[in-house]
Amino acid sequence: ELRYPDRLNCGAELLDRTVERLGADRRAFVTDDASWSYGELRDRVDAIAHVLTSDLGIVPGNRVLLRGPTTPELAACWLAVMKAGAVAVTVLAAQRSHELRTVCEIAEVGHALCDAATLDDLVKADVPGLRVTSFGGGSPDDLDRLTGPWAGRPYGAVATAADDVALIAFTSGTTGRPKGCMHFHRDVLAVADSFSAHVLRPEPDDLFAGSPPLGFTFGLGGLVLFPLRVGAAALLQQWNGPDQMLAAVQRHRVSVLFTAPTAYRAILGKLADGEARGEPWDVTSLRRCVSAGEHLPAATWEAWRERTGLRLIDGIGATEMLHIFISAADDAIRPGTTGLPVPGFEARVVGDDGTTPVPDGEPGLLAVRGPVGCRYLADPRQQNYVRGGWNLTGDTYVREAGGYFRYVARADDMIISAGYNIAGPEVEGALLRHPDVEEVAVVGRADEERGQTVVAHVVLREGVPRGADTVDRLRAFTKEELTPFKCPKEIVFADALPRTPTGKLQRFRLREAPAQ
Ligand code: 3SK
Repeated sequence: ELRYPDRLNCGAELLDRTVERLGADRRAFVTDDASWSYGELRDRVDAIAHVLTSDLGIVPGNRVLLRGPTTPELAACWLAVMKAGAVAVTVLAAQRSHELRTVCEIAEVGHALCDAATLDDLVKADVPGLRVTSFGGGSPDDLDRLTGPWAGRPYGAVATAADDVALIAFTSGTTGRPKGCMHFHRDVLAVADSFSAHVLRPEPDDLFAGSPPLGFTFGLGGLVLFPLRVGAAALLQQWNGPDQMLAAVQRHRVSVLFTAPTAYRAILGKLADGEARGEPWDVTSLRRCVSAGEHLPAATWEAWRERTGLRLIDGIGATEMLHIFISAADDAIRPGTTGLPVPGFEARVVGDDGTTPVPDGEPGLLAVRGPVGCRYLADPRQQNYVRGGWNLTGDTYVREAGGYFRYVARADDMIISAGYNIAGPEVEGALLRHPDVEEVAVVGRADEERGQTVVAHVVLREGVPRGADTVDRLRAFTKEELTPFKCPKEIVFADALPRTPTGKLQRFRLREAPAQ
């Protein structure tokens, strides 16, 4: 069990304690053209914290919106908000004005620290009473002007309680009004001391990198919490596709990579291209690769292993749970399963009532509990997510003998056709094994006779024609791979699949797409 003192400030723990333990000279953040040591980061964080407290009049508990692309300055603002005892309300740079206004209303945000590159939408949101301080807009920007007089003045972190709210992370899932998930100071450390400490096991010399932005808790953990907790470094930059990702890994010698299955597939494509051109990418610096955000098909795991020699660390996390709660590494990995409950967490599979456990081997709803959990801010949907102390994540899982958890589908993504339950991800996994398929999403379409039919939306690899021959080939392939009732009745070709700004598939948009 994780135990923390009653008074705990996660910003001070992550930064000041790490400097005390390992010194100020280690590198903390890296970009393409700069490197910040832990000492430089602490000085910047302290100056911003002074500004928050003394110039902006922010008091503990005030909510501060943080918005911008992934940069060391945004991470410094996040740490300063923590040290000042305020509450970070994190949003994605991709979120637009009406969403920002809703988030600010729900979280009663009074201040914003916003990168100049993403200021327009915030200004357009026209949030009543919001005071905006911009940074990153050339020198000196608003924040530079304010921090100037505070340079070199240490800031003593506010003595927050371990269960004071530290951050409110918003999720809209794949649709719906955003929900603010509140997490305490102790939660922030708990995810580093559970998943990262026990599964990832980073070293101080690691360099972390990844595509998820800091406004998504997957990215906050992988790029700030986990490296800082052990005195390691993170490459902080806006991610822009697999070529750029590979170039960054090669140039900076990234050792720990965080991204989603789609990106691993795209990287695999680029690795193959590089080899075919006789210019192979050098990814030998990688030692840990984490996949989360979506289900990882076994085919992607195998292909990554074959090409890089590395075993992908799959994990399931949720904004409600802050980070990953089921996963496995090294020899504990059982490909095709997500893994075991992360030490500190318990997991079980329950029936539709949300409480009665179902036997091993049978599908049901995933229920988890542990050092962190769901606390929606003023939202009645709380009672759907937490039942009897267990968090219902909305995923259908099977617990196998040996305690491994195998993903089936999002609970609302099960397709019921002629009385059969069909898990879209299983059909997707089969299609992904076909060399013509780049990406695929399988959904149910309403059908008078069968209730629903199985429809596969397929993004083909470059150069594969979209004709009837390809449809026949793919359908024949799925018939070889799957029980016939699971095979797609219809195959629709697409240029890309609809995704949320955090990269999650928006199946509801495909379900709503008219028949072709
Ligand atoms: O939402 C997710 O999928 C997720 C995955 C890993 C860590 C954190 C989150 C929110």
